[in-house]
Amino acid sequence: MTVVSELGTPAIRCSGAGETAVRTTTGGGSGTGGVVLLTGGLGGARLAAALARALAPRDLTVVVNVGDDLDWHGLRVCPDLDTVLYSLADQLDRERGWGRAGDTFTVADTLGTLGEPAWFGIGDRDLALHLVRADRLRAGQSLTEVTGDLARRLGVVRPAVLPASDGPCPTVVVLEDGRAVGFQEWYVGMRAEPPVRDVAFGAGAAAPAALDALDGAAAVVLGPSSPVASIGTILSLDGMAEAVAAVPRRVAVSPTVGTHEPLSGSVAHHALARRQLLAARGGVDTPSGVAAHYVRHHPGLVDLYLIDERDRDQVTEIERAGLRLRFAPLLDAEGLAETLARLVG
Ligand code: FO1
Repeated sequence: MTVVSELGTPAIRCSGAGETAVRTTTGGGSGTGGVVLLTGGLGGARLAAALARALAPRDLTVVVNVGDDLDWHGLRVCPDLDTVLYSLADQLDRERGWGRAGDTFTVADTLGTLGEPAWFGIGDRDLALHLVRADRLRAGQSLTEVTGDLARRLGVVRPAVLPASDGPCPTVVVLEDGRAVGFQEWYVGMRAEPPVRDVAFGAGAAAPAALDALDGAAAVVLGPSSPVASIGTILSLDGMAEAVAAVPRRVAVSPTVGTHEPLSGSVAHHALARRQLLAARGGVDTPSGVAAHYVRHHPGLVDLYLIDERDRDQVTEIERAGLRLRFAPLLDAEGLAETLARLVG
């Protein structure tokens, strides 16, 4: 199995700060007629840019998982939000799949020499964004407002990028040996290798702006992200599943394609984590396994499921699970976005 690659082409950008780029207001159902993409970092970043282009001039709002967030030396790190923002700004390190292109790690290395834990490292250029975020949060802005501000500073005009929650809602991973560890400690510190007994989503309220985007939206897309760690975390937020269920068209994209090619790098790491977390919920990491996961854990939520042409052999199983399906070129972000735009049109 191979994960749908997140790496890709830039979004629509502006030349500098100050342009109105991201809706951060709440109330009034401003999502009317638009499309909302729910995503983690890796699976949805490339799709976000392509979908914004395919849907234009209609609105796309990208609602991003924040269950992976952690506090690091007093800074709020939002890996999925930043992967989406850097990707849209064409500044993502495409090799690593996270952080800023061309970054160095002098501060992280120096922290190591001072005896600080070295399992997690923020790049020097990436650190600048974290200092701005920390400063703005300390000044009392919500994560939604800060994200809009950062998007403008990075020159991202479309799509709108919103955190799924304004509050911390950290995902906790319970290992087979009973230890409960933070998501990043398991994912980065342990390379997602220890088997998982359970996943506990951090309870919290959905961000008002995210709910506002869903209110009156024409369609919602559950992106090709981890069904547990990304989509499951977003849907667990207070008010989120109900808001998604009220959207007339609800399309889920399989996060895996059965190419049977060997995986490497960040894609392999991400696929391992996805497999471990699905297993903890009694599921398997195949297109039909993910379909069954959605039906079992979010009954009635998905009304259309997209898989790749290569996975024709899974059609019967997916239909037996109770999902209607369509084919889409899942490894081609532009082709996938065009198919989605037709389906939600
Ligand atoms: N992933 C790693 O494998 N090692 C790291 O040290 C690391 C640091 C890091 C810093 C900022 C950031 O935005 C992402 C970072 N990531 C790192 C990636 C991150 O852990 C994952 O991509 C996501 O949490 C998985 O969705």
